Amino acid sequence: MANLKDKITKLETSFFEELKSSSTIEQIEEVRVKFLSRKGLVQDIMAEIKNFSVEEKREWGPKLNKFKTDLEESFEKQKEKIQKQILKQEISKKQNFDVSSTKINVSQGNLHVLTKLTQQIENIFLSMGFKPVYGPEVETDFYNFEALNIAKDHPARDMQDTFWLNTPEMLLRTHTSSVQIRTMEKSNLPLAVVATGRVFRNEATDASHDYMFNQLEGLYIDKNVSMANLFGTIKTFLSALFDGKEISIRVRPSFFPFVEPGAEIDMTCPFCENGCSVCKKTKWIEILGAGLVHPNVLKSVGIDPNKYSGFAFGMGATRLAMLKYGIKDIRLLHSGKIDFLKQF
Ligand code: FA5
Repeated sequence: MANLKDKITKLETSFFEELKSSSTIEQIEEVRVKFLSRKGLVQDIMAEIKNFSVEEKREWGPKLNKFKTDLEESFEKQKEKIQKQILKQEISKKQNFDVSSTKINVSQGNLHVLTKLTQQIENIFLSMGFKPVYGPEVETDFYNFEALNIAKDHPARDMQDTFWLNTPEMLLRTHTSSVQIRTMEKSNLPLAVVATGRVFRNEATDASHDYMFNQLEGLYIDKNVSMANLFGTIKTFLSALFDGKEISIRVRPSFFPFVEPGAEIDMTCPFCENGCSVCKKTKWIEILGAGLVHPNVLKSVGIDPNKYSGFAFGMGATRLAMLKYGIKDIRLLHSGKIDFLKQF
């Protein structure tokens, strides 16, 4: 009997240890199966009673029954406790759930249309042997005007209304031609470069004019450079920019102090054969200013104009973007309007 008492005590101890450490329905169910099921440890002890004498059965029968009932009651109490705890957690989860909150839409950004176009322009010129170069947006009078054959009293200064800074001789560059001078100063010859970037003009804005826009400048200096080299370069570039379309150009004499001769170049409209709204039914689109680098400009950077010649051209990269993507108002480009910008 002492043996049976021991067994009961050990069983009771391990039952309560395992019951108390159960905190989920799954864990407490394992306890039930191990101790209280038909093939459980409690039932094993109960089964021993059949070997007892009648007297022993009379004494131990009720004791074992009570033992079993006590364990079952303790089990039910613990199960109820766990269920209440789970319910409490569920309720608290629902209380913290805000039915009125909205999902934040994470939208993906993209490069600005002008950045994309600039990359495309640079890649086309790279494929033609031109190296991309850059210059500062805050410039000196020397690089923006003087070295480009535009003296202080030259009326051509009025062609580009300038944002002058409070510091004497300093300005926001009005064109990327300033990069021509900076590049020639420090490069070996021959050279072929393309400069892209923002320029600034102190003028009123409308759908096609802005106070800040992007330009691109090409410069090629070598021996015996001619206008024919210029025309070939421009045609090849424009055709590549407009997806391989055959482009013709038309040349009109023009004046820029830093080139001689100077020219305005028009291109055939890449969008029509017989005139459309883009070319205003003329079949031609004004696209750039160009010419052979003026001997005075070459001299200003120490290049001998009797040995070397070169061509330069400049065009509005912003206008190219408007043309290529059908943008009707130049001011949209730095409006920061997401709906507009995400189209490209
Ligand atoms: C020049 O800026 C010369 N530096 C170009 C050049 C370079 C000529 C090398 C010869 C040799 P112009 O002022 O025309 O030129 O400007 C060039 C282009 O910039 C224009 O064709 C136009 O596309 C663009 N542009 C000029 N003003 C504005 C403006 N306010 N808004 C947007 N684009 C403009």
